[in-house]
Amino acid sequence: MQGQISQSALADGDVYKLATKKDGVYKLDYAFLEKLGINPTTIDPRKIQLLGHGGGFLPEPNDVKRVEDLFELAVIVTGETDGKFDRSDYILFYGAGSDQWFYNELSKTYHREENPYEDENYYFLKIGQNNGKRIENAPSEVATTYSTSSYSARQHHQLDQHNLLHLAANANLQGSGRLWVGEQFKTERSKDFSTSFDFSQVILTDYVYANMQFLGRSSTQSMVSLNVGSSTLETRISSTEVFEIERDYAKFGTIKNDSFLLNSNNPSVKINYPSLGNNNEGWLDFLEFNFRAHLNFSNEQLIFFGSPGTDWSELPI
Ligand SMILES: [Ca+2]
Ligand SMILES: [Ca+2]
Repeated sequence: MQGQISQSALADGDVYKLATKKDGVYKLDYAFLEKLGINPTTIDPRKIQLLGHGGGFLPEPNDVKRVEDLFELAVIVTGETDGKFDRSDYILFYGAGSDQWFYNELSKTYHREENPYEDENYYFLKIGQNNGKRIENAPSEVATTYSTSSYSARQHHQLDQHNLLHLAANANLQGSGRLWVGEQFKTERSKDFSTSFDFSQVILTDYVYANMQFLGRSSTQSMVSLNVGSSTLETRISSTEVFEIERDYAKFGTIKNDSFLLNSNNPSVKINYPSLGNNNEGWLDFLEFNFRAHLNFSNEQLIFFGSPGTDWSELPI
């Protein structure tokens, strides 16, 4: 039911807005609170609350249940029991980015949907009247039936640089539409994306799945290829009538969960869109990989996933 909330969670207390760009654990320390304009010595850390709505974007269909108000998320506040926010005390919370990963039951792979409206997701730090929600220890599972040393890795590359409606207008007009594309393939027909992906922990005996969306503008049928290591995946792109303003400006070329094996954990990743001598040009929308990876922790944060339905009761890390 909509309309059940009579007073917003933001109605009282001192509230500070925080932005998160990607999924991960965030640490807010004494210096950060000062930067927000809070004098940490004057607050009771037990009253710290974090409000948000998870991550991703709001649903587009108007009959889907939507978030009506922000809700409180459980966080960790170290050193709060003495009621003083000391210099060594800090807040930890899990923050999500503005984009969202979806699991496809059929292909058993993940796909990231880009939030077309925002690059950041927002949380609200509130110094409230009541004690805030805290993350509690969960009891260990007694019996474990599943054990693994690998996980489902997913990586995505996408830049929002060009708007094709803007290019189609052929003038310095503001672009429109929700489709933004990245790298242009015109003077440079082959581009290297090796540094955009990390295959260092890939399990070489398991298939890698590629997802790519590319746009080509060509008066004859064209072809785009993706080279990863020694594998080549190709897809055809239909022609478009480039002199007709009412025809599609460019056509999609998609690779959807095409699988291949790698023979190295440091493969080169390249996209080629050859010239056909008719001024054909192309743009990458996104490139994405799903693969199994060794569950090895390195210096950075490691976010790992199983496939839904899998029993994740024990993870020997
Ligand atoms: Ca303290
Ligand atoms: Ca895009």
